[in-house]
Parts: sequence; C-alpha cells; structure tokens
Amino acid sequence: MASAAHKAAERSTKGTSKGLNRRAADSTLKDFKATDPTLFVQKEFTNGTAKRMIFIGDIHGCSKEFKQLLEDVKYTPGEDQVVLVGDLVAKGPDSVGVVRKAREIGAWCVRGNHDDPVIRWREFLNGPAQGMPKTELQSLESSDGLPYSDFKITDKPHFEIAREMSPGDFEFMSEFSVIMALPNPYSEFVVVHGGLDPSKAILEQNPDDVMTMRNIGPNGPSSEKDEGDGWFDLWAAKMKELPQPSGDAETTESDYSTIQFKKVIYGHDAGRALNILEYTKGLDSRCVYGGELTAFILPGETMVSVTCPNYDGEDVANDRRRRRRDHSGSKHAK
Ligand SMILES: [Mn+2]
Repeated sequence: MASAAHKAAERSTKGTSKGLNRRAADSTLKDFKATDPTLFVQKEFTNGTAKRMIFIGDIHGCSKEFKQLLEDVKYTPGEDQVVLVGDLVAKGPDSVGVVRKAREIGAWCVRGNHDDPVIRWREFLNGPAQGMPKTELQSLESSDGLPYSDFKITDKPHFEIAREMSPGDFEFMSEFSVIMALPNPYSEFVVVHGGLDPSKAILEQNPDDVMTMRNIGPNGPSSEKDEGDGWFDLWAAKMKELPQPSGDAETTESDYSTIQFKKVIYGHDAGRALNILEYTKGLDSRCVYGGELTAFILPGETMVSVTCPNYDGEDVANDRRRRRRDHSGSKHAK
C-alpha cells in the first residue's frame, strides 16, 4: 500500500508541469515541505501469533555486519520479528543494502535522525525537484534555494542515498514511524530512535525531539551531548513514582494519549554506547565507529553482538569515554 508520503509526492509531481516558468518553479522548490512522519504506530502480529523479537541498534549502512548478526542470532523468517531502532543509513558503506535487507525480512523500523533527511530528500526529488540535474541542485544549495537547512549535497550523505534508493525502498522508509508500540506480550515496551520527554504523554511527544534527544536540559529535550541529564535517568525516576500495572492487560492505541510511561528501546547515543537499564534499553553500541552492532532479544533480554571496523573515521565516542575515565581518576588519565 502506498504511504501518505508517497501519495503526497505523487500529487506534487502531477502538479509540477514541465512548462512552469522558472520563477514559479524556484518558489515551489524553496517552499516544499515534506509529509510529516507518522508519530505513532501500534504494531500487531499477523494472526496474533507472538514471535521472538530481535531489536538491533543503529546500523548506519553496515550491511555486512547486519547480515552477520542475523546469522549469529539464528534469525528464522516467520518465527522471529526484527525491529530496527532507526538510523539504518548514512556514515557506513552500504546504506541502501541495509534498507533492502530490512525490507526483505519485513523488519519493523522507527525513523532515526539520519533516515529522516533521506526520506525528505527523496520526496523532494520525486516532487518539485523531479528531473533536476545535481549541478542545478548544487547551485540552488549555494543560493539558499533548497527547502531544508540540513539539505547538503556534498557535505552530507543523505542526498546520494535518497537518489540511489528504489521506489520500493523509499515507500518502505516513508512508513517508519517516530514511535512504535509493541503488541502483547511485549506491550510494556515502546521503541524510538532518540528518546522520550518524561513531561509528556506518548502521543503528545514532539517528533523531532524523539528522533534527536540525548538529554533533558533546562529548556527540555536536547541533542547536545553535554547539556542536562540523560533523558533515561529522568524517565526512570518518573517510572518509579508510578504504580506498576498489574497483569498484562492489553493497551489500546487511544490509551497512549494519557499513558506517559512504558519501557523504552532506543538507539542514537553512540557516545554512551550500550546502555541497558531497568526501564530503558539503549542499543547504539558504536557500530560504524569500530564498535559493535548489538541485538537485544525478547523474551529473555539476551544480547548478541558483532564487531565492526571503523567505517566513519571519527572517534567521538571514544573521546567521550576517555574523558569520563579521566574524571574517575583512572591510571590512564593524562
Ligand atoms: Mn541517530
């Protein structure tokens, strides 16, 4: 079935005739706004049959390691459900390969902050920018004629990934929701890429914050690494204040307009690496930076990892860990 984003792209394509004069076309380009992502999806199992759940952290184009990890966990189609916590693409060597493999196995995915610009770029390229050569788009970029400030043709990978994807890949990615609620017997969990704001109900969350937050600072959710406290610490503090639900009564979608707290499975925070706490399960184990790609498996909360080469070249996460050791007075401190 065509997604809302895909349908909107088709509509705007039809509305852009080739004979449009240049000035009108430019303003269409600059004013383009991509379809909003779906904030929330309640997942169900086909035929109501529960499966083993395999949650995998930020893959970032590491398709070889993704396939290896599926082998290592003995992924079995029909018996297992793979869930990706976002950022399938960018930084690593084979973003489109990751998307294809995810499609092939029917993975459930949430939208990460690197998936989001790829989806917006592709909608733009299918719509008002259809048929425009790269050189023309580059001159638009230098004259501030592109619709989003994060549209960087040379400095960021999202444009090339968006161009390389097949229409089916794009349709698959446009359906990634920002928040995913899991069916019974896993309904105590929700899945997001970045985090959740402890001051808001699940259906009241701001999508950009959910995709990007690491901390809660004085002005609320923040993606900055050194501002405020980890969102998961505030989340845990709030969870502890609440009466815990008895039994496993089914949660319906409308319940999420008042429900504030669930256990959360997420990614995004390579600086803190694997971060498995009672109420939150952080799965970004720095795959693309020469760390590991990790699968977190339910039931049982077991973990399996594969090691990865450093494809990105940066070592931001390690710097952070070194700093933390310095504070603790380790012998290795400078
Ligand atoms: Mn991310």
